[in-house]
Amino acid sequence: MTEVRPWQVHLPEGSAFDEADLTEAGSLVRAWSSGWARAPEAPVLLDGAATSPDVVAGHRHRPGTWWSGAELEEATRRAAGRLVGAGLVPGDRLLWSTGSSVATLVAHIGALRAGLVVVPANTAYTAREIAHIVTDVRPAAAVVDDPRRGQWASEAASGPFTVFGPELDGPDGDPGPLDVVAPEDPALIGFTSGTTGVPKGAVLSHRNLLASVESVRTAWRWTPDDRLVHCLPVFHAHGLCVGVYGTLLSGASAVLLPGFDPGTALDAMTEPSATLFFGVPTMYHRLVASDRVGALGRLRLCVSGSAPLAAELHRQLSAATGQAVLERYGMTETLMNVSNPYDGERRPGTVGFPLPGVEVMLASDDEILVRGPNVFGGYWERPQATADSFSPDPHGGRPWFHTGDLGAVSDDGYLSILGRSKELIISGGYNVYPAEVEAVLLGHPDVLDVAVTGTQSDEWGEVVTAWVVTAGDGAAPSGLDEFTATRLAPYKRPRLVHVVGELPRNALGKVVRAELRMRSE
Ligand code: MLC
Ligand code: AMP
Repeated sequence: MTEVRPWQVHLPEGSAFDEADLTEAGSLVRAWSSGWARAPEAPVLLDGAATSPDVVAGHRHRPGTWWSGAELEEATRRAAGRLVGAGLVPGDRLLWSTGSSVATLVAHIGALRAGLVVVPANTAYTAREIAHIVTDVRPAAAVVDDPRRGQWASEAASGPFTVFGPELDGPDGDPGPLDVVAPEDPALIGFTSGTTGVPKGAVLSHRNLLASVESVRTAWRWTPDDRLVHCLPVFHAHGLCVGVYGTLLSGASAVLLPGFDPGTALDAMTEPSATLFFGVPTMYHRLVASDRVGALGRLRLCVSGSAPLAAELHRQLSAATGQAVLERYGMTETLMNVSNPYDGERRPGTVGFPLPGVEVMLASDDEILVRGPNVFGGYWERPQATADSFSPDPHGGRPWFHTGDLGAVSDDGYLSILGRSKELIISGGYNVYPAEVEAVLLGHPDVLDVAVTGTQSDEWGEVVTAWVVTAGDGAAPSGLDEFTATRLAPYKRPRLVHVVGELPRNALGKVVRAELRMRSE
């Protein structure tokens, strides 16, 4: 076992660090509301959408202008009142599935302030994928920006269920005491498949969220002077827990763009006040192709994560912009674990050093194990899956979480992600689990057998590839695209389909995916 634990590299010169410092504020919601009270006039969020509502949770706001700390305090308080007024009580789950907007973040923050547990869901999910989440966590209500998603959630719900739009139209209610959550209370349930099996909910506590966000705030020197160009979806850890939560904890500001378009993102980066950009490698791949990519060079910090950033792309970006992109490594269950240093070499092809508070160990098979105050306590109502993903510490310390990623450490301590022991495809920063896609494809009448792998792609990292054995003369399954369209989010649908006579299997009957992957090269 190799332990990797050099936090010092992330700390500003001369500063000391104690793990307890990370969670001193108790919870993010408490830290945010005291920050808004200290700087009520400070601009915090700007809706970059072409149209934005002028009333959010009953709070009137002029579209196209910045939301201040005082306004966010007022609007999130009213949002909490509307949710509580609709009968939701602390601990109730709230399904939250919307595009990026200030309105939806007001609803989200209001829910956290009231002690509700937010369950983010990708807006690309089909009825089947939404139903799985609803059946699993039994939310009491949903916030959605598409009535169809609300309908799917209602249909899957077993009891009374309220559907809200992001503006939380409806009567005001008494929110009761706000920001009184305990650090160990659940705050967020992020759906992911872990190292095996069906999508399950990783339950993150308020303490987990605070510890991780405080750690990156320190390591990346995030200050109130920073302004983030935010183009990531808000329903995953990167855009939500790093982008939004980090902005709020730092007393900084963010321009929320409703999606990623290189031209619009570069326009926003050209604004003199912009200092930060966070993206997935696919976004950097598209940015470097623009003749305006130089705009990245004037930012204080550009961060890449969620998927491997090719060393070659890192070098192209440096050459074109003078900006050494900072690559970091995280996951839903742990939030941020490892990061290249703010001061010092940001080495292409590596993810750097464990973040403050995080301990990293390489197991004998090179699997990356992590532990720290950022690491979740377990999967929602799945004690076996939880037990399987942790190893006890022989010395009685915190258990180690198995990431399913494989790593190596250089002599001077930089961690590289070498691959994955878990079956996972990452396409454009979104995770795709072969087992889920295979189960759907097997439901097609022409498909007798199937295996799903990832094929390398410069733009997407990997693209989803299906190897199918079909009935009869080996013709491609008919209407496969229409079949998957109603069952899988677009990013999970196979882009490449190969018809094969049979699948390569080992002596135990398991498909040898490595052989299929080699055939795609
Ligand atoms: C969109 N499509 C994708 C896709 N995103 N297909 C495969 N993989 C993806 N990631 C589909 C679209 O639905 C469309 O399908 C077609 O591809 C072309 O769409 P596009 O317009 O080119 O895509 P775009 O909308 O620009 O989206 C690309 C993207 C987006 C890179 C901006 O995928 C994105 O925002 N990715 C970020 C994901 C993320 O936040 N991950 C963090 C997870 S948290 P059709 O059928 O209509 O043609 C995590 C922890 C950590 O991992 O460490 O951060
Ligand atoms: P998710 O389950 O969506 O949170 O995805 C987490 C997974 O994304 C990790 O287990 C890694 O496999 C992958 N990942 C995140 N950041 C990086 C990175 N910088 N390099 C390589 N893989 C990464």
